Amino acid sequence: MSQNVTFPLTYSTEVRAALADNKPVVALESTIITHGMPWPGNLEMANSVENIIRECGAVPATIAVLDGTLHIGLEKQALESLAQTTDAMKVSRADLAFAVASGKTGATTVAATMMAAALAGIRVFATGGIGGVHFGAEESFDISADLEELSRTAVIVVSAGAKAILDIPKTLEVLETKGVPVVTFGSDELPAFWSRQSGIRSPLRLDDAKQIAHFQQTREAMGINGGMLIANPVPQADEISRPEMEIHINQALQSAQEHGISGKKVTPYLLSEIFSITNGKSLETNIALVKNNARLAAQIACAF
Ligand code: PSU
Ligand code: MN
Repeated sequence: MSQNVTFPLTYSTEVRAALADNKPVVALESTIITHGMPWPGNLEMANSVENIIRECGAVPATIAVLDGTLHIGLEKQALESLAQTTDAMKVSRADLAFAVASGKTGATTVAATMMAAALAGIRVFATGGIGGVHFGAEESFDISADLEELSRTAVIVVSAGAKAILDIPKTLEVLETKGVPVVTFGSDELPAFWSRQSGIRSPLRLDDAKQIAHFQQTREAMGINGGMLIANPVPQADEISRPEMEIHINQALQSAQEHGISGKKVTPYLLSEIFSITNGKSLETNIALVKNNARLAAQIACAF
């Protein structure tokens, strides 16, 4: 810690109480709210995910930077206004302190949410899908900072796999190189976000929340740094099958290329293209999988 310099940090009432009492807390990101889903579905998702975590006996901590203050847990009003903000920064490791230092409002990605969670002593985090290696990364070098963060920060990230708009085999290779365990919950096959199937075998598999908590505790006991990625397949009733998704994804990727989309804009652009192509069905699936991940994350948090 640097001398003399502090920074504005605040907790929601329920998160402060839960942390003080050592009760289970689950972190939630905010980029998915501001950049990943359109209003008002984004707010509905954010509220229902928080409620699922409460119903499962844990406390939700949605993380964001509001006017330069890092918030661990948002009060209802703050969440509602963030969901309607159209100019929030998309904040990853590279920009988290920038947003704080310059008084900005920023939504945290998986990477920045992990950093904030670790700072607050929160060990489990639920999201939709992590960022990863984009198609054509050998040319563009577009590899999400989420992967590096998983290798350095000890937070369990519960996802529905890497977003299927990504090059999943390359994403797995990078995670393996960085020493990040990828554990599929209850299946031998890695899920592909909107679809239960990817055609790719999961590196590891566990079948209950207690085993996941025990695995992470064992890593910590052995002095192994970093987090892990849990891939939780979307419920069957909510999935869009892999052959159907592949057609939509290819169309969205082609559109991104034609429009010269690059950098931070790639992921939000592809998600909104797929939303249009599927007439909103992709959003319903996205919301269903985040809820499903919130449930599992709460169970893991309670198992610690
Ligand atoms: N999961 C979703 N929707 C999203 C994201 C994840 O269901 O919008 C966000 C996360 O915040 C993730 C980010 O960290 O997309 C990845 O962006 P990039 O590829 O630019 O690193
Ligand atoms: Mn990127």
